[in-house]
Amino acid sequence: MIIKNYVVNDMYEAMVLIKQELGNDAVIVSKREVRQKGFTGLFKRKMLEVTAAIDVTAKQGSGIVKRMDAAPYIPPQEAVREVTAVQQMESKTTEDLKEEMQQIKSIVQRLMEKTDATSEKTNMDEIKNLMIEMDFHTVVISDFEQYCKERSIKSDSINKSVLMDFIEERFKEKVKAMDVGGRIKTFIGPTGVGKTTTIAKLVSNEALVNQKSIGLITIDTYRIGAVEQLKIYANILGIPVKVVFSPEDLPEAIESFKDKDLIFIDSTGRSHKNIHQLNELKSYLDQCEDMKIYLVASMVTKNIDFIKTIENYKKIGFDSIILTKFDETYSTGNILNAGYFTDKPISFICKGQVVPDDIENATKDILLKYIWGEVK
Ligand SMILES: Nc1nc2c(ncn2[C@@H]2O[C@H](COP(=O)(O)OP(=O)(O)OP(=O)(O)O)[C@@H](O)[C@H]2O)c(=O)[nH]1
Ligand SMILES: [Mg+2]
Repeated sequence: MIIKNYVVNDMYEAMVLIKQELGNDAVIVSKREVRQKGFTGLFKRKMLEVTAAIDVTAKQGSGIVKRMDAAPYIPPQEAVREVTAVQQMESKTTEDLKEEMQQIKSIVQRLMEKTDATSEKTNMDEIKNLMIEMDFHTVVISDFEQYCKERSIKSDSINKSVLMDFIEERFKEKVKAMDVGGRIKTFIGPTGVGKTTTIAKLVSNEALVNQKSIGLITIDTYRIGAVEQLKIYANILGIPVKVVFSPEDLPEAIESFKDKDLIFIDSTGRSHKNIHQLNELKSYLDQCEDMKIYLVASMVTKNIDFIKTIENYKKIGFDSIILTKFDETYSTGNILNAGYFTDKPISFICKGQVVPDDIENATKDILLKYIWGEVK
């Protein structure tokens, strides 16, 4: 009997190695996730440790022994003695061999159980890793630990359903979803998150479906091509566009659209890290008291930057959030992250580049479905 351990990336890799080294008759005795050894292993992803066994006695002369000679066997230390004893048994019947196989299985099983019991891995760790994968902010993860503590849920009984209860409870408390309306709507946010595209989607729906008269203003004279980008959409829809070069000129442009049902204002993308640029943007926003300000943020942004964006844009003020690029991510933690860091509602969800289709009104039901991954 030969037992061999393989530390591999996945089951497929294990199967290839086992077949190559032990042959087709090898059986997989156990598998478990392990971290690579050493300090740096903590920062690497988990590997799979697969233990396979083959009954050599039964296969002597079949070529498998030869292969084993080429790849010497190094069994788990504690198993060696017992395995060797089994190997030394003479004249075995098929029944004997089956029994041996059972013995070996239980030896390896015991070894595995022992290792698992002494390892630091707990269910809480696994669930926290899942939360990290979902891109929850550390504040949300700490809150989950506190939530479990308050309910005296032991670490080893924490599972996905505890996490789902927690998410649902906090989601209901913290996340709001509704449009904030307003006749004058300004769209602000970091570069490239989809401000202009979102305006095009909303304007198309308002003009074509709701038959509203609309005026467009852009204060984005910073980026080459930005004005043309907005004008392309405006021309298709037959909507007038005004370009504003300084904050003082904004009231006049708004006034010129006094006969319009709705006014949409596009702005230059600004990094949350650049306070000077944010203040410059604020000087435009200060020109009009009754505008609704939509912060556009991408779901693809990692949680730390997403929250910093909310925090820094709070300084210049906004009324609502539009989340874009749902189609580009599987990590939906930012929905709940937003609820922890602002009491402003989420108004729209954007899920693609297509104007006007890839946008929908945010509702709590839809947002929760996105968190559970039910919305594709
Ligand atoms: N996949 C995907 N792409 C999007 C979405 N919204 C916008 N985009 C794309 O993102 C890119 C940037 O979009 P813009 O609308 O120009 O972004 P912006 O925020 O106006 O950019 P700046 O004005 O440069 O700050 C374009 O290629 C859009 O088609 C979305 O929901 N999903
Ligand atoms: Mg733009």
